[in-house]
Amino acid sequence: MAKKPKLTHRQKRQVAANRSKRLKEKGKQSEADLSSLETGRVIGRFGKHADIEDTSGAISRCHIRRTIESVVCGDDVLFSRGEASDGGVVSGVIEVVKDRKSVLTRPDFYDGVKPIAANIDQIIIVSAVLPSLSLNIIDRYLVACEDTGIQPVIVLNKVELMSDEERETAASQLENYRSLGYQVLLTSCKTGEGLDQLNDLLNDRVSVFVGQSGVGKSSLINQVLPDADELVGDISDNSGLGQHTTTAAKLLHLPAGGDLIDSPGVREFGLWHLPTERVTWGFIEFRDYLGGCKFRDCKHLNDPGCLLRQAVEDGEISAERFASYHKILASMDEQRPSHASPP
Ligand SMILES: Nc1nc2c(ncn2[C@@H]2O[C@H](COP(=O)(O)OP(=O)(O)OP(=O)(O)O)[C@@H](O)[C@H]2O)c(=O)[nH]1
Ligand SMILES: [Mg+2]
Ligand SMILES: [Zn+2]
Repeated sequence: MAKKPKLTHRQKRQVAANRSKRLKEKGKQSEADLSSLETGRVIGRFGKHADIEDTSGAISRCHIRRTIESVVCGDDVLFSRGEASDGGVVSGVIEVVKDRKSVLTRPDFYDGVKPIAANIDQIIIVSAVLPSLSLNIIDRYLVACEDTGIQPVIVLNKVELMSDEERETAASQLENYRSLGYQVLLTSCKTGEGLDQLNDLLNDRVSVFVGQSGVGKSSLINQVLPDADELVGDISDNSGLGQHTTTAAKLLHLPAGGDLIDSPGVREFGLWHLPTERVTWGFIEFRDYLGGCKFRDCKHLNDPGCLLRQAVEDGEISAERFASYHKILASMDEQRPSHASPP
């Protein structure tokens, strides 16, 4: 191979000066580009577009620059206004998504990890007695809340449908969550039960409503914000299952301060993108015992000397939560697509 010719000191200085001049100009240019952009917040997200609210409250539908990885409701962005396109509907381009303070994500079979909402303070985990009360789904969302540090609120909706006996059972199941320190509310959009308390919790915060389709997320939002006019599903057959009425996330403002994000219902909230240890950590009552099992690689099943199992037997940890934990772990391996390697 030919030997590289040696540069003289003068030549080296010249190259360095040229490079620094070029970078400075590039920097100036990108600063100038950024300063011509406007600040906004994503309040709606569908397909290739997002609705951006600017600082004056006006809304523009924008394209998303292809280099941007993801844009979700609650994102703070920089955008440029442009010529209206797509039949006059789209009038800008999102150029930059600012760093997120918090983000709720879920794994997607095809797309890897997908964000659901950004810059949120609170996750309202809605379940209902109809279709059916699933404590496992609540536990899944609680793991996500513990993992992201976002405050959860557990809401059981449609409580007016329960008999006294059913109500007692549900109340005792939920009491365990209260004793762990979680906020729990029983609500009904039909009788108004619990709605004042819900209102109080939503004040001045950014909250995202999550849960299965048909549990009443949009109905609750319409109750606390009558102007919202969110589309509400019809449960026409006897299955009680939702029809996936809300198809895109939307951010709405509370008149007294605070925002609500309505999100489409999901059937199963997957956690297979998380390593097992993070799921274990997400069960807050397990934390006191972690590291204390006889074997370092204890699976907390039938392993001898398992402190967690002992705590369940001693009544320190609820048997339901322990079973729910193992159900989540088992489903993580089943649901993870073969093209995604375990984290
Ligand atoms: N009985 C009763 N029905 C309710 C209550 N809240 C909501 N519903 C009904 O439940 C059905 C589904 O409500 P939605 O608000 O569309 O549910 P959602 O969670 O937004 O569903 P998706 O948008 O599909 O995720 C509708 O028929 C509502 O009228 C309630 O407190 N009691
Ligand atoms: Mg809805
Ligand atoms: Zn163990």
